Amino acid sequence: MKPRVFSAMQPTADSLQLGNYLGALVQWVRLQDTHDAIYSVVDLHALTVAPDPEVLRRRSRATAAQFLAAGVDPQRSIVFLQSHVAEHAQLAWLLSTFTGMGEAGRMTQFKDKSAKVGEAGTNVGLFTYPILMAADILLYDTDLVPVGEDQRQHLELSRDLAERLNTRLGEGSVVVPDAHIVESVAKIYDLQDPTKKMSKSAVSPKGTIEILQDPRQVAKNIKSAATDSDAVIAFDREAKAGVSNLLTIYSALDGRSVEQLVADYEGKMYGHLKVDLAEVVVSYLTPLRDSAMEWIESPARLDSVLEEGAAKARTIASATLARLYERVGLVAPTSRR
Ligand code: AQP
Repeated sequence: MKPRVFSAMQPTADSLQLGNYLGALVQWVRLQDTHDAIYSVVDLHALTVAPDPEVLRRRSRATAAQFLAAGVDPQRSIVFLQSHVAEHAQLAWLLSTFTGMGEAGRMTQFKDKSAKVGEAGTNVGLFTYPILMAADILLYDTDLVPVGEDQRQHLELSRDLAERLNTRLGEGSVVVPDAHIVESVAKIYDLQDPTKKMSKSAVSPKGTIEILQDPRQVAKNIKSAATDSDAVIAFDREAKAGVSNLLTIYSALDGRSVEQLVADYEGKMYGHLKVDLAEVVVSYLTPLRDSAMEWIESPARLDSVLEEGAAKARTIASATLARLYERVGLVAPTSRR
């Protein structure tokens, strides 16, 4: 039996951004070789930001299309929409009864996201989001969760909850998951404000590199990326956040190490680095974009992949939920006894 990996993305934009791709998707594709992989478009999570219904439907399919275009292979991995497997919401309720108010309140992403949408836009779902995320992971007896650095805290909560279930309900209730964070590309930053992470639903689209964006716009965004005034190409996350981010992206796509890039660009101007990087990014993203568009334009084919994935996911999820329902003391329906 191979170890199991689970990961997911929210359909909160029409296009994923380069941070989603480098921080997560690239690892997802690699892990298919060594792991039993389950990848989900977590559409229930996306409801926390009150999307327009038609927009949410379009984005859910587009997100799945980008998984497939990036190399997630439905012959080897389970790919599905979260809302197609009812056990996610059911386990989230159970887990919420194991989560302290204080520990839920410490999640920094809630603070960031609620500040973004303001008090009127902040719903309880945004607050309990990490509990639903823990349910997503624990349902599948997950060993490993590949995520970007921004999700580390949420994953810690999943681990704490898993350990608590095993203590209170007995060993073997759930598997305690580990995070898989690739440090070199753990966080890609916004091009305009390199102190903030790149986000697919960013307020300023100029700071984002979108997978499905027109290549001319991608090049424009890179060329107008914020840098600093001392004009030396060097890696220093604190003092030279903008240039360091460009070097991280360059290295991840081109294969040269950051040190090698710094040596190769010695004595050159920021403009040179940006022009070359724009070319690297555009040529990297073009086939990805073309393949995603093919899936987006074949919704019946895409839906059938997602339905097959959901059927397989349901088999695993229903067994976990039944085990936990039994251990917490719920009476099983006669059909399941
Ligand atoms: N900037 C980033 N650098 C590295 N990894 C990143 N991830 C996200 N941004 C970066 C990783 O991508 C996956 C996407 O997870 P998500 O869709 O659940 O939401 P998120 O982390 O909140 O991503 P976004 O792009 O910032 O979405 P919005 O704008 O909707 O909030 C995760 O594995 C994450 O670590």
